[in-house]
Amino acid sequence: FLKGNPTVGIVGCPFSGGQGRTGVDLAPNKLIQAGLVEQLTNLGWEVNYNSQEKYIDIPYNPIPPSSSTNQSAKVGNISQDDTKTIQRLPDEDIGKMKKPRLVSSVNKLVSKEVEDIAKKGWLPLTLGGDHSLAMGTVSGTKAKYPDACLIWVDAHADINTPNSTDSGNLHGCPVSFLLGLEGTDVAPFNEWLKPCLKPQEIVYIGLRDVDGPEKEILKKHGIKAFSMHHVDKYGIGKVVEMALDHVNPDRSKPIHLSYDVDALDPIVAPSTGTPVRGGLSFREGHYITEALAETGCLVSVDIMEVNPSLLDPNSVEKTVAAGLSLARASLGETLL
Ligand code: 6HN
Ligand code: MN
Ligand code: MN
Ligand code: MN
Repeated sequence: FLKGNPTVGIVGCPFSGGQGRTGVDLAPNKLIQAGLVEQLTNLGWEVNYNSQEKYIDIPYNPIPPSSSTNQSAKVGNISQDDTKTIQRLPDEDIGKMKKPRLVSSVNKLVSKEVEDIAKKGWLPLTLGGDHSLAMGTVSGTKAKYPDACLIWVDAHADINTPNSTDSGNLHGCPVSFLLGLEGTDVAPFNEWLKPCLKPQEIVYIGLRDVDGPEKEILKKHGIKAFSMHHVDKYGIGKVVEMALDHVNPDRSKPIHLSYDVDALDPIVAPSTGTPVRGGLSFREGHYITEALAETGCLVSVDIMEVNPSLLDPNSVEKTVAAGLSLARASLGETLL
């Protein structure tokens, strides 16, 4: 599906507004500093990234209307005015949703960026930031590849609606918006985000902490999910095969991979905002990316929820290293 020399466009999204813990916004720079660009270049990819020029650095802290001068550091193609507009927005809860205007406006920019990169024939590699960013990444991928399927690797289903969410954190809700479930046709999201995904186009791997209402939603819409129970029962090889058989039976459709590092066991990726015991082993987690790379159908990849501010330096190093190796494996690093 990609055009020309294999080229990746790294979309760094230092964004934490979809949940309550700061620090997840530090991940893109941390991953870049840890050598992501060199590593992908060594795999034979041409890499465009957001150091100063090509990268979007998204503001994540709304500041009060009165103090809007000179506070917006911006990089890439979001203008100074855009960032100020975002930052000036008063961002009270809407219903249960926290920071809805910020999450919406940032995702609108991410969506456009991912769409532009995909339309060049490049592979967008989005570095979160929190998983609310998948509203932008998946809608951007879908704008270029309307028949793309979505493989969501996560401990969580992230399919709460604005009505069903308990926490109000929008990183628990992106899938419901992409599907256009009841309650998601709300401002400000409905000003730009149209339902772009069908229930049969998504499959989950790694689930083990799904809220009650989310289970109802999965059942109601017949959404395929492989939990850790299934990984134990069938083994990861069979699970990935069954997942692909469901969303991509002929291995002919483009694939968007949205990878939340909390799918990995906390022993492997401890520095993440919502860790859950009993996750994917290092190899299981990487097998998924290797198998997807092997299909030749991967067109867009998200690496989400690395939080370099949590726990001790050793935990951070492990988690960043896992993020890097997942990215490399997704982009075709071969073991032998
Ligand atoms: N993530 N289901 C919980 C909630 O707040 O809605 C947790 C969501 C976690 C989201 O890990 O991307
Ligand atoms: Mn997630
Ligand atoms: Mn998660
Ligand atoms: Mn939970």
